[in-house]
Amino acid sequence: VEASIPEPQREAWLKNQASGFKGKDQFEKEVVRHVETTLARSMFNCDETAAYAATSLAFRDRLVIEWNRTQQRQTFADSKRVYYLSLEFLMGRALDNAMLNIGEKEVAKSGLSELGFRVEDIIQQEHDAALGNGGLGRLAACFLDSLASLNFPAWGYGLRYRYGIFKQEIIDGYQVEVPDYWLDFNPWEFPRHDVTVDIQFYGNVNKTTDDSGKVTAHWEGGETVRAVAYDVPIPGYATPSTNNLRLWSSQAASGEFDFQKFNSGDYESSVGDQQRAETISAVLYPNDNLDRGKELRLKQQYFWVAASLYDIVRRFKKSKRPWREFPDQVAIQLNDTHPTLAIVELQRILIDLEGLDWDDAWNIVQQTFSYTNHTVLPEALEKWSVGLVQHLLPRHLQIIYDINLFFLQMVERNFPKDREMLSRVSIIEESQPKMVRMAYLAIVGSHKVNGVAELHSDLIRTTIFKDFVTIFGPDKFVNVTNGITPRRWLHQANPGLSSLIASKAGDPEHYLKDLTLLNKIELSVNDPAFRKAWAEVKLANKQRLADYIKSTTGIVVSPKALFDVQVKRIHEYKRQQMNIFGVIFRYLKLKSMSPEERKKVLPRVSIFGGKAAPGYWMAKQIIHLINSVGSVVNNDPDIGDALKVIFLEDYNVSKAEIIIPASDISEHISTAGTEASGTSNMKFVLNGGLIIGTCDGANIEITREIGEENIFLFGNLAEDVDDLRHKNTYGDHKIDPSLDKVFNVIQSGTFGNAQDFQGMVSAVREHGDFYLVSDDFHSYLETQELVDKSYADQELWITKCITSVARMGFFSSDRCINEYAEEIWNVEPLQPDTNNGVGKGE
Ligand code: 9GP
Repeated sequence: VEASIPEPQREAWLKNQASGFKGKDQFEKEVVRHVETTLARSMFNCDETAAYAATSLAFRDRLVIEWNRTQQRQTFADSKRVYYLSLEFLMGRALDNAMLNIGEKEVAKSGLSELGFRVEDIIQQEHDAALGNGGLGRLAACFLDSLASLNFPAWGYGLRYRYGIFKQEIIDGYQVEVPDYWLDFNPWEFPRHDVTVDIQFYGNVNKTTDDSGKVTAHWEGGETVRAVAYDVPIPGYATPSTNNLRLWSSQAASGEFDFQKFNSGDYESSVGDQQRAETISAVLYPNDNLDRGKELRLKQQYFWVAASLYDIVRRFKKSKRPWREFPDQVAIQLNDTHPTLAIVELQRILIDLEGLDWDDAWNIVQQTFSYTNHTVLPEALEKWSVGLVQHLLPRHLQIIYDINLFFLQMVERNFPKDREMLSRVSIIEESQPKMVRMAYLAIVGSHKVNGVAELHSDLIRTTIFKDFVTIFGPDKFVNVTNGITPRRWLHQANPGLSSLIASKAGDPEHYLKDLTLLNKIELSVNDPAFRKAWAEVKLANKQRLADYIKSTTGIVVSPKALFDVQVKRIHEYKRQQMNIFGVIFRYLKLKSMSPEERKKVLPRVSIFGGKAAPGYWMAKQIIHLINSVGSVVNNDPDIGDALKVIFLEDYNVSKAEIIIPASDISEHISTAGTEASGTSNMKFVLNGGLIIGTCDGANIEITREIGEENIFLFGNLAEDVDDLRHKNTYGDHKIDPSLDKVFNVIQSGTFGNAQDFQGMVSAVREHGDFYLVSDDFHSYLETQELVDKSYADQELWITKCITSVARMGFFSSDRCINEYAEEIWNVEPLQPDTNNGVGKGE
């Protein structure tokens, strides 16, 4: 491309190429320019919102220049790219991250200060990009940061929801959902009105046969919706590499609205098509770990997958390589089963549109895709009714049937004695109605399947996917333990700790890119000055959270108290109910003490946060109980500072950045075997907090890394869960006496109408206690007592914290991405060079 541009023109381009600001003076100039021209304002009406907008635009200019160069470099290098397909990217705020990753936060700080603003206030103006529910979406965001920071040629593909996860308000103790319209002003995206794909739905399939007898399927009719690309630059840390996140937005394929209808006076329905089309990318489904099987969700999935594949295939075809080289150029990672239709879509493109033989096409498909499983919970495993797939995607259903047929024939050949295996592993479940099992389709169409922590990967190999291990062999199933980006979750969220660590581990640019260097701080564990500074950082972070609690709830908490935090989606398996039952038990104990005894108690602040899916009745009841307990305890004059119960409204990424660094102990207390990994557990420990948890998910590997003496583990093991459940349902189910006491108090009306909490109580007492709250309660209380005792010895506590942080290097998402790259994708990083070409990049 470059060679085809005549020399004089090239010179003119290069002479005038954009560079973005360099240094404080140019930064200020750019901010003022954006205020005065882009925003059409002046120094007299530049409020914080305008200053945020102008600052973001100045940084965006910097990003987009590097984005162009990176894309151009990747195109020239023509090496293999990774495509990460995820329905969720929980990005949070972009400005602070861009400042830190580019390495210009200090410049922005002093520049903004000269213009009359505080950088912290400006950062606060940004609306979170909340295009995700919880861990799965945040993992995707951490992976994008690592992919760019490690210079991998990689793109994310997702949906540009007009409404992200709802905003949560707590009114009279109940969750109320409010729409999150986040796109009012979003400087971080580039609409690409020239990059569109028309996506087909419904219709029917006709087959034709040519002279040689070859049959070709034609998918015809139905309706078409247009996908428009919006690009979001993803800056790497301390590297110019800037990757792309492409989000698709839906619009009517036939233009704005139907002029014929409009002209004939049918004004209202003239915009109908447009509105129907826009519905596809309108809202993120707010369920975490739950599959609801709604038609619009399937439409979202196909819309996004088809647009992304069209884009990927178009890019590949430009290289003029033969099809068999597709997997040498393209690795596609399926984040959960949500993008599984991509497998079917690529097979369709190859056989129906490109004319490849089935087997050649299928080989390419299998080598291209890999699938990450994030849960073993049956209610979260996706299934779609055959009827719905047939109606929406008639050609895809035929292909799914063929994939299944050839797969089952292979199974039958290899396991002729096990007839039942066929129905067990069939992609089509022979139920009423028949269902397509998406996880099975994802396994059959991928070359690797991974779980997200060791226990979880073992569980999928031995339970839900056992037969597939027998069929494909063990090598297809691997583990990649999750990780988090230390850039956001240490450097950005906890600047105090980050610079204290840097004083021992060396330059952040080094240790944040090789997190194992954290181990250097262990040498200073006994250094009094370091320990003192450590305690001061924690106290300052707790003060910051205490201020936030005061400003949002009006409740005053002491930063000297032990901060006990559980923030995550509200779910029975995560057992916030067990936590609040424990809090009630603590309250009863405090009430039974004399005032003198109470004064000696170590004060504790129990902090909760998290959203319940709008249709999840039990989760909403849990939120209500937490708030009701809070209003009793926090207003009980007997209790004072000894116990406070706080529910923080609308937990999201930017709030996590304030909450996590302030924690002393955080709770990761899922029923063993239910939490695939968890990632906030890693964030809390990395920020110098300890954890109380079950032997579940990544807690197990955290324990292995930091040492048993630095974590508070309790409860039954995953291997015993089935037996306990059986006993609870069919045997003698005795409720733990302390829990029984708690239930009696709830039922006496101490926390408001007992009826409101009856579901939570009877789930344990009468309905088999599926999540083993009673079975684990005793051990939980005992371990909480141990936490109190340990915290009382501050010297030992600080030693535990420093040692733990020092040993957390393993949990960087960089380690994780390198494992994916080596074991699953077979891709190499592309080091940035000094290529200063100008180009649009693609
Ligand atoms: O529940 C898991 C969580 O444990 C894990 O950390 C996260 C990222 O791997 O994925 C969650 N799973 C889902 O959200 C749905 O499968």
